[in-house]
Amino acid sequence: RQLELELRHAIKNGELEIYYQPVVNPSLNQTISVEALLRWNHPKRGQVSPATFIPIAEDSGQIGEIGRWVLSNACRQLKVWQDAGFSNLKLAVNLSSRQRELGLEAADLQQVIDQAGIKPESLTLEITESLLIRDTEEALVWLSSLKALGVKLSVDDFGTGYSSLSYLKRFPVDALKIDRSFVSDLPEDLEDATLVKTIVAMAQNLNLSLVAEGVETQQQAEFLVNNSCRNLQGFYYARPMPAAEVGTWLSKPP
Ligand code: G
Ligand code: G
Ligand code: NA
Ligand code: MN
Repeated sequence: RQLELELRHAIKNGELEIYYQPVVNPSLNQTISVEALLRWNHPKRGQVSPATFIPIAEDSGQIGEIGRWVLSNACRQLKVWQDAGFSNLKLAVNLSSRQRELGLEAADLQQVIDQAGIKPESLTLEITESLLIRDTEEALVWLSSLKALGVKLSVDDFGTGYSSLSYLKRFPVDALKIDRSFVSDLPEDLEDATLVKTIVAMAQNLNLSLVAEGVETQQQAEFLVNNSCRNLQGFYYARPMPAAEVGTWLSKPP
């Protein structure tokens, strides 16, 4: 409740900051994209985790305003990097299902993309599996209208929803992000190894791109690359970093 009040001032006081975490293709020595991850630099509490304040922002409805702020700032930042010579760099932004009810419409997203001057296909919206499983009809209409702008849709934390995979048929999804819980015990855990191989085969058959998140060791990275999961994200390569550090990162890839 207190945090909710303080969060109200966070945007206009400039306490919110977007960090970016690279997704790399180690075989090509290339950074494919960066994921925008919000940080709250609280004047008294220090850095507050989004795991704490995003749920508060969702419950209070503040995620509407915060979500728009993240989208427009991250898209403009992407344009800066693209203009600096990294013209193929892409951006992923996490989307909350509450943003639909809070009125984020395709026209708003179009405006964000136009004002940033980026190509819509360089923006990926990361949505959680639970969004695709719950309130499917409204979610389908909403996501289809966003997707029609030319942006990409990615299923975040893929595999944790343990539900029917039929939503992959109904929703216009472009990519899957293998949840880090399937990565953390690779390559020793044979169940996880089998799951990852199965997800890779499914993604190939459904023509979906694939990112593995939470890669923390060279052994995990090798297992994933050897099993045709080529786009990797995790502390082994890079932690989420302030925008100012991304330029340096891009000039000397992994
Ligand atoms: O960066 P970190 O691992 O601390 O993020 C914790 C959680 O907060 C993750 O689930 C992440 O997806 C979520 N998160 C971070 N930034 C944003 C954002 O801008 N919007 C939404 N909806 N969630 C975010
Ligand atoms: O839910 P989502 O996948 O968006 O969560 C992203 C969060 O995961 C970020 O806040 C980031 O700090 C965290 N993260 C990114 N890479 C790693 C990693 O290699 N290991 C762990 N444990 N967390 C990670
Ligand atoms: Na994410
Ligand atoms: Mn995730």
